[in-house]
Amino acid sequence: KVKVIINQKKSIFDTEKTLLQNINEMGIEIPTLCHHEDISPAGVCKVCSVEIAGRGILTSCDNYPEDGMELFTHSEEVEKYRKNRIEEILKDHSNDCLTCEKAMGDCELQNISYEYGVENRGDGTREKSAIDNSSSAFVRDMNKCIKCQKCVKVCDEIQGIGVYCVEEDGSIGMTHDTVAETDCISCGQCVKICPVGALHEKIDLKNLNHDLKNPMKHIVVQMAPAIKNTIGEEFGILPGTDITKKMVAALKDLGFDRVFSTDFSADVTIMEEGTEFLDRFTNGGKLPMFTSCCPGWINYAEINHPEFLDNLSSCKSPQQIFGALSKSYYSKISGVEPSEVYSVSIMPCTAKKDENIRDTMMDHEGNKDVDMVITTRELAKLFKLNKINLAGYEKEEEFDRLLGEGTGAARIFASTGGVMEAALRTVSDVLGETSHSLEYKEVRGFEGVRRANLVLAGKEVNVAVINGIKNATPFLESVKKGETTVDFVEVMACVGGCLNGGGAPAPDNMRVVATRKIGLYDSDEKSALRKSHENLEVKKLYEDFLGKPGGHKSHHLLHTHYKS
Ligand code: HC1
Ligand code: SF4
Repeated sequence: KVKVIINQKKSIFDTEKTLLQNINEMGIEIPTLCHHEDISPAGVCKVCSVEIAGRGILTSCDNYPEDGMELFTHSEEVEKYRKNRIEEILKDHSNDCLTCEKAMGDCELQNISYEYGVENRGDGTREKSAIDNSSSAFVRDMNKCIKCQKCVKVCDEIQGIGVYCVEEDGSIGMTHDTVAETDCISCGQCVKICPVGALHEKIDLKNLNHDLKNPMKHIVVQMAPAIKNTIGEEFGILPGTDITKKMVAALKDLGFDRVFSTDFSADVTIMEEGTEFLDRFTNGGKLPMFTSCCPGWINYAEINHPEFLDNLSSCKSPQQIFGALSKSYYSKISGVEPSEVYSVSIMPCTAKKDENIRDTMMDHEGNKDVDMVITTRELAKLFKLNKINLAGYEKEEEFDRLLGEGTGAARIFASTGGVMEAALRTVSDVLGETSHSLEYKEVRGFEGVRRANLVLAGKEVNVAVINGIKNATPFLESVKKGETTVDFVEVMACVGGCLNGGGAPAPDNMRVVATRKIGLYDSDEKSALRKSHENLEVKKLYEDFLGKPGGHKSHHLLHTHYKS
């Protein structure tokens, strides 16, 4: 700790923390465009600079306090400097704010320019770069890039993929000419962290907004587990707050004909995946078995570890299972032809857009399981466009019946460790384990790799949970070398799981994700049913339509294969 004088007042600063961290902890806000607390500082936008007596203007994100330091966060000099920096950045930024997907308050550059009274000085002479549309999850428009390096750092430091790089002139490059040629897994972490519109998810919103007003269209929607505890943030509601019932009412207000839940199909996933695991485990099948619900992980495995593709569960993800059931089971009970059902999903994930267009994700007639995937952020935009403010929204409704019920086990899918815990709750019941509590806290937690050796009804089951795709390769290598013995593995590409998905409310960070997690597990605790096999609508699905888990019809509709 050192003594400093800040804005003419004495204070104590922590030398282990940057100036910016110390200043923020005092409740003083300093603008920044390139800083994010989960990645290393780049110090390139320089908007966070402060004035240090005797030393001049210095970036606060990558400098540390010293004893006796005297600093000013909002002196005339430093405010002038900041305004200049913003002007310089804006000069080099394309001018099409009116039609930018980050408009409507989501563009940090626009917000900061407004705050500092900077007018767009761009003269339109900036050389036009081609817009890269090659990814099925997001668009890369370098005309809007402000060279903040956040995408470079999140993809490299957090995800361990390394698609982007900083060129000699400070601009942002890539390992290949287009995103599609790189090893990108579509996780969307770079999209979520981009402060401007240079990276944005592929937007399907305009058509959906239009179609929702068309009474001739029959549109059903599924809402992923994470959405219910996170979307409120877009309207100033605290992270983790469960606003499921408001959401159902608001989606009906938007014009969706039926509002259903991905929690329902997550419970179906457990029936299918649990059965598959037990079959492999007891009949000498390929082990370890890996979960298959995270599309970022599936992309990663296909690109980097084809030798493990037979180890992946053949189960489609809950999103796709729901989609397939919306075109079969739902069609049957509603009388609406599969080709007439328009199936929309709301996901906290950009890789779900990519998963959805796989050619295995459709029936024999070519009806896609899911017709449109929108992210949490896109849905928030849709609400705002239609003047629905969830914060002041009073109405509450229940999900529509037969594909709307979800257990607590399904809800926790959204957190790393949740799929494993949900599976264990069901697998242990099937095996006849009676001594373990309902909760499997052994598999909760955000370490890179978490392992647990369980004894279920006298049988030893070794499980592992991989939190963040960066940890996958070292783990897989140790399995290959025989150094790790494990039966069942969950992998989540994003650290924290879907709660921290690339389509989640932004900006966020791991502190926010931890709060979301508390809300999520609270929702599980408050659920009337907490084991997937106890879901009454799921029981009915098997009785009336599918037959048994892992049966012929399930295999036809709900399972898939992977491409090496
Ligand atoms: Fe997820 Fe899943 S938990 S992958 O995070 O298995 O996206 O929420 O919908 O499909 O259920 C995401 C979340 C989501 C699927 C489920
Ligand atoms: Fe990297 Fe994920 Fe962005 Fe692809 S989507 S470039 S893997 S951060």
